[in-house]
Amino acid sequence: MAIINIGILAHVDAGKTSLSERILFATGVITAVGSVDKGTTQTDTLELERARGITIKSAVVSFQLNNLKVNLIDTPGHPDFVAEVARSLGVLDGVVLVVSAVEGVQSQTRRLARAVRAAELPMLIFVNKIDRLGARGEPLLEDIRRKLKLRVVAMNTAAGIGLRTAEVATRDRDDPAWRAPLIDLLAETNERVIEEFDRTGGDPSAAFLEAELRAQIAARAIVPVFFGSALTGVGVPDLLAGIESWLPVAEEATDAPVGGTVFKIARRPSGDKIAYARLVSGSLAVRQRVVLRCREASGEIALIEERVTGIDRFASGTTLAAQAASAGDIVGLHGLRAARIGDRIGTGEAGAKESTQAFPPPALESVVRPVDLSQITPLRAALEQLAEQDPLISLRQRNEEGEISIRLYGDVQKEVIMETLARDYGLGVTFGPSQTMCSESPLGTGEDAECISANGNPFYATVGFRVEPAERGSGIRYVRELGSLPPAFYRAIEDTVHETFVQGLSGWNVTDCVVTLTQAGFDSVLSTAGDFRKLTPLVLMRALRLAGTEVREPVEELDLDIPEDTLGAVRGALVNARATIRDTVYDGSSLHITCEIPTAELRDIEHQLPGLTRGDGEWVSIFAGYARVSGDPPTRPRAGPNPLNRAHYLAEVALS
Ligand SMILES: Nc1nc2c(ncn2[C@@H]2O[C@H](COP(=O)(O)OP(=O)(O)OP(=O)(O)O)[C@@H](O)[C@H]2O)c(=O)[nH]1
Ligand SMILES: [Mg+2]
Repeated sequence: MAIINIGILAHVDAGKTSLSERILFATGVITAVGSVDKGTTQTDTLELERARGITIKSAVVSFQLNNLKVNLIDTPGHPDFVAEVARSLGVLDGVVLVVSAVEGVQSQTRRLARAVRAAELPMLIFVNKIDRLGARGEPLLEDIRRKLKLRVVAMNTAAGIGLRTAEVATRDRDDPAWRAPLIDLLAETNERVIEEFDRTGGDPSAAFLEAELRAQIAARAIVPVFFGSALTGVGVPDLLAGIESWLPVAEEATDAPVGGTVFKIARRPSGDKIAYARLVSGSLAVRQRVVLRCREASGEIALIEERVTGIDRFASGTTLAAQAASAGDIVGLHGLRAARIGDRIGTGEAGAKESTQAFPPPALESVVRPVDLSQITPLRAALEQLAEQDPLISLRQRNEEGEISIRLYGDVQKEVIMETLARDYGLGVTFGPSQTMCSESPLGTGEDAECISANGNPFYATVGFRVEPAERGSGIRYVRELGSLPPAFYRAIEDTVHETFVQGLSGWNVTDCVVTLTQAGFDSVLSTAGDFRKLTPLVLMRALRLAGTEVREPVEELDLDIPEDTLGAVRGALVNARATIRDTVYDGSSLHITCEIPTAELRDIEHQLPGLTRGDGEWVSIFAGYARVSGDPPTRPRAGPNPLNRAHYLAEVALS
């Protein structure tokens, strides 16, 4: 049977979970529609999701449309949980983007539309909540075109919009009022449509138009739009028919070697670990041994072989234990103890696109402390399990007292982690204030070296490094100039370069630089990889100190549309928030401002804007990388011995 994997994406509260629930009802998977407000839906199953009425983790459910099996991933809309969306994007065949007919295109809607485009996925739009007061129809289509820069076709029309009794009517595909604009739209991107139009005397067949529309949807040139309501169920049959007729199904290559990607890790209360994966090629059976390919921090690929002890397939709203699964499907795999999110399974085609940097990493860091200080070890173990399910929280031990810091997107995520630790692990914790995660990059070039048995070098190793600035967003590029060390020593040096640059001169992650290994030597009798591991931080950090660094903070590009007479107030607030205004344009109805603003200031400004613009302002922000912090650079407490204090470092490290 053909399979398609789709994700439901939207701004928080647009109705993704309600729509998923309604779809399960409409396809006969459930006999009663659960409600988000009562905490009875199929996809918000975590206690915390039910208590808060928001989705926190993505969840897979499956249903059937005639001969098509659909795996549907309901994702969270809150920006604090955007990592869940990012991980899902890599395993999807298509996306349903939900836009609330009342709230319209919102900030997260724009970010998600961009991410879907970057992931090169075809998309359908469901305009939800047409039953609610304030819902808009046609004008919203224009907003979607303009704000999301999409070419859209409405597949149905809504009547009685804004009323509980709102209805939809499927567009008649023979109606000239539907055909004519569609032909124009299709012709914009394909000459063939004009040729066919001329050839048929202006009357191309319905079959031709449908084939062309399908091709352009698959090629992401056109997005079909469906109006409806998850609450009353109208429009949902149109959407389902749309999923079936317009989205391309997963390519099946079942006779190839197995290949797949892990996108989610979960643990049963029993501790049993489940790795959720999309199979892209081949097939997999219980008791089969598979190779896991994990990417280490240094970029190296580690291979681990493990045995699959169980396979869960999604079917009709639940999971069923299966003996085997094949390409195209999403499955839960048991027995893969080493599996991590992002790992590739098997030797076959990996399929998932390299994670597109569609969303920035978490911008905040905060220290977690157990209320009962003797609980530091269980807390670390619990956080390690949480990090397995969400690697971006990046645990970090800050000092010898074992204080742990984690990275976060925001306060809601902080509260959710706190509640999870209390509920699932019985651990009371407090969080320190959140600090914005900066990065550090070299300002100039610095070079240093230390030779074997010279100047009090206590290690049997020679290394020299040059550290130079590189272009923004380029990360750390490591270059080997010369030498003939055994490969294990080269690997030790390279790994240690990455480990050392987790903290620069001010304690931040060092990035956007080229590190060149300029010298390397060893003693064939005495040298060990450990000598290289211990010497590298000393030399590398001295080279970095000679280069000097600048501290950069995450920034967003903020675009605002505001009433003309509010410019003074808005500009004042932006300047106070350390924004750099790039452009101000008046288009006859509103003022358009483009500026760059530190991520740390964004939430505060977003709170002020409605007041400053009498509720008439609209804005959207997109992560724009890192920019130099003006004034005194913030510092971050170092973890572990500091290589810049030679005596202290040697005392801590040399003899260990
Ligand atoms: N009137 C009306 N209300 C709706 C509709 N769809 C959802 N809602 C309500 O909108 C609120 C949010 O719905 P959810 O389904 O939780 O939204 P979501 O997009 O899953 O939210 P997150 O997962 O937290 O991002 C709930 O109170 C729903 O009852 C609709 O079609 N009409
Ligand atoms: Mg939800």
